[in-house]
Amino acid sequence: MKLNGLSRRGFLKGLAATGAAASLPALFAPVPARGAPFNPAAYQVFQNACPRNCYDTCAMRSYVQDGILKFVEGSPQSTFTKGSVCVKGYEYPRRVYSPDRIKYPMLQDGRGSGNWRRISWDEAMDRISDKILDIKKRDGSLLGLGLTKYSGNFGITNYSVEGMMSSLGYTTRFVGTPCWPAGIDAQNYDMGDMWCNDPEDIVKARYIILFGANPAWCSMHSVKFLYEAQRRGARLVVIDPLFTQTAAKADVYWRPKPATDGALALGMCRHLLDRDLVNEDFVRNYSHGYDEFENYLKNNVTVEWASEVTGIPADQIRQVTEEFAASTPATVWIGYGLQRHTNGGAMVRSIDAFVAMTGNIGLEGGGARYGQLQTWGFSYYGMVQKPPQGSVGFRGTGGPKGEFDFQLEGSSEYGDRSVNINKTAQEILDTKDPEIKMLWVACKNPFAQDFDRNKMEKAFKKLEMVVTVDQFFNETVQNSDIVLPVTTLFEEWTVNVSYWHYWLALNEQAIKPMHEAKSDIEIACALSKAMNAKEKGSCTFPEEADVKEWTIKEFNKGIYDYFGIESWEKLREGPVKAKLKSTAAWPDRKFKTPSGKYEFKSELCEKNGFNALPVYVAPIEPTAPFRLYTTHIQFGLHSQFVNLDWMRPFYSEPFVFIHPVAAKEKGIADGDRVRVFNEIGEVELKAKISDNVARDMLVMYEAWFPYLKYNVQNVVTDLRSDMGEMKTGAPGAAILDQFVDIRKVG
Ligand SMILES: Nc1nc2c(c(=O)[nH]1)N[C@H]1C(S)=C(S)[C@@H](COP(=O)(O)OP(=O)(O)OC[C@H]3O[C@@H](n4cnc5c(=O)[nH]c(N)nc54)[C@H](O)[C@@H]3O)O[C@H]1N2
Ligand SMILES: Nc1nc2c(c(=O)[nH]1)N[C@H]1C(S)=C(S)[C@@H](COP(=O)(O)OP(=O)(O)OC[C@H]3O[C@@H](n4cnc5c(=O)[nH]c(N)nc54)[C@H](O)[C@@H]3O)O[C@H]1N2
Ligand SMILES: [Mo]
Repeated sequence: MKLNGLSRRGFLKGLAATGAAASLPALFAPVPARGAPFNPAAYQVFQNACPRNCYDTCAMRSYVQDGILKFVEGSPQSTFTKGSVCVKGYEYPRRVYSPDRIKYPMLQDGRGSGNWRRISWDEAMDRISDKILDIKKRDGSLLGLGLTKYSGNFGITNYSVEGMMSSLGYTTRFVGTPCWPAGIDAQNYDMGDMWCNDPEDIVKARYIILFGANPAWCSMHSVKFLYEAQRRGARLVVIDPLFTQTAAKADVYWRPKPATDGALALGMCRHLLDRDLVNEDFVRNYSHGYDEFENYLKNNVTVEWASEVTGIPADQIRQVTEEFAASTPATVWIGYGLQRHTNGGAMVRSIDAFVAMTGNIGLEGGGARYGQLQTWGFSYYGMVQKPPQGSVGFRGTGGPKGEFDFQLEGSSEYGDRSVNINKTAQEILDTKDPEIKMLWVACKNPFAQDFDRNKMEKAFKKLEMVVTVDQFFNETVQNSDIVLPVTTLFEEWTVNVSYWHYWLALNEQAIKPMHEAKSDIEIACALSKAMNAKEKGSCTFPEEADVKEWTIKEFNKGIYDYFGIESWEKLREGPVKAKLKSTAAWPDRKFKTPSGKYEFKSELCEKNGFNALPVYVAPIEPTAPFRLYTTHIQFGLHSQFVNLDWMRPFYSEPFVFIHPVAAKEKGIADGDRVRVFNEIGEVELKAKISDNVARDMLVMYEAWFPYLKYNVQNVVTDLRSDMGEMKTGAPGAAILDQFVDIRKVG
């Protein structure tokens, strides 16, 4: 077992031999009170991967002694993770052994009553299968059974939850994603796919602009590459309405008015034209519709106009544009935060256009970086299940565009019914023929992460049965009838990749499942057994599964070739990186668009109801005095982590951040209790005064505190963003186009 290339024991022993041990710095001294120095040989070491929905998807190693998980570390083999995990990651052992974990199946007598009682797995499955069969009998189909699942655990084997649903028949699926769909469609219109450079190659960039991304909190392992680029002389520009920790590290920080980045990027494009800085080779040889875009810029855009719209001084826009154009390679990182607006997709297209005009697409160290799914070519073994014979489906399509990942062959005429995940509450309320009667929730926390909490409560009241599979008693669980305890990542096998970097990591089972927890696959097996005992052939899911075997089945030739390994067993030594011919996306500049070129003008985009050109689309008008951001926090990941006692020292209570001038106008002092409210609800919490936020904005970070009544979704509506439907089945959510007022309490 090596640490930094040298075994720790060998290192200490070596020092002792030279007599240096007597003067060992405190750092290396054996921990006195606890006895023996750290001895890696005393542990079993397992390969793991953090399965949270995070850019970094850290390859980890876990240290186990006597069957107990003692601690984790970032994998040193991955040059991305590079030996460290984040604060949340280091806290994992506490998550596993938290006294707050759901330990066994439980039934709530009266939803929301808090009257929970322990039941056996058999009883849980008995009740659930009874209900499913009851729905089938009443409706003649299973469309009344809905699945909502998103990103609580992105382990590949967890797609078996979708498989479990298919194995029962045609059901109702909440499709789409609240996260990044507008940007995905935008990049698809421009380039025919979403594909980003290897994030590690950003060290080669000579100029870097971050549009609405906060890696210091949301992708901390990327930051070292930004620093290295800066050390090599690159300039870092951060554009964000919030002065974030990332912005604090920038050479240039711009605070545009929210959702006006489209104007900014177009103003920059116009300045390229004015100064003759357009990369003629790229626009002439590799693009489609450039002349029309140039005409649009000439007739509609000026740098002064961009300055007026965004609030960024014109001379600064000119300077950054000229510096970017003079530095090759230069790159832009488009964050997911930026596109959670009604004009999000349009903004991403304008930023792409700026990168394209400078010829930086296809260059190592260049590119318009957003995300990638190149590394996700698994078999999805557990997901692909055939519905039972004679299943009755939804007539028409398998989804708005009939192109969901889990749509089965032959189901084009009859299939699953799809509803919009970003309007979960509304869909439950509105869907008819048949109504959604039962909901299965896995890897998802709708009460914390979906929109309009009050409406969610109303919608859940309509449901006859809610089953939630989770680890902690969150608000969704509180609004369920049955909760099933699920394993943590250390208790089960799977395999993980990232939507950002190019590493592949195996997740080995390191410890036995805690309490009565089962993995999502084993739960599906148990359900299948119960269903078939009652009605033979009513569920096609295997009644037993060896999750390790299922994990191995996720590998295929494509994955092996892409990562340059011959067997999954290689991953037992540590994670591996894709064998990339180039670290650039689109290295040959052959795009997957209809024209095969970069499309400044996208007829497909126009066909789908938007502008063919990446023109300016204005943000929506405010409906209340303050714009509210509910962005992501450093010490939590959505509704995960902040609930754990070990995280309390870092973030023990929520605040709403308000600018000093606004606070004064509202008569609010630092630490005052305030009410943040709008037409759909309110949140009460403490105010913190900070000029990191603009004068007309408020910020409260999303997080779940089990001991507090705090939920940002009380004041976040289910307003849609522009794009996203083409690739993900539903438009995105304009999570950051929310308006509120604030008042001191008492
Ligand atoms: N207001 C506001 N809302 C937002 C956002 C925002 O910025 N502001 N961000 C949006 C974004 S970007 C995203 S990605 C979504 C995230 O939305 P979700 O994917 O719902 O978020 P999480 O809280 O990460 O995970 C959901 C649940 O999965 C559970 N879980 C963990 N592991 C497992 C497992 O192995 N099996 C099962 N069955 N469950 C498991 C967790 O305990 C947690 O309760 O939220 C969106 N909502
Ligand atoms: N610690 C931690 N890490 C995470 C997560 C987490 O919750 N916590 N979540 C994970 C997930 S699911 C995701 S999607 C990613 C999100 O990663 P990011 O996209 O980096 O994070 P966000 O906080 O959603 O938004 C980033 C920034 O966009 C800015 N922004 C919003 N609107 C605009 C705009 O109109 N213009 C500009 N220029 N900027 C704007 C916000 O102010 C915010 O600072 O992070 C992942 N990593
Ligand atoms: Mo996300």
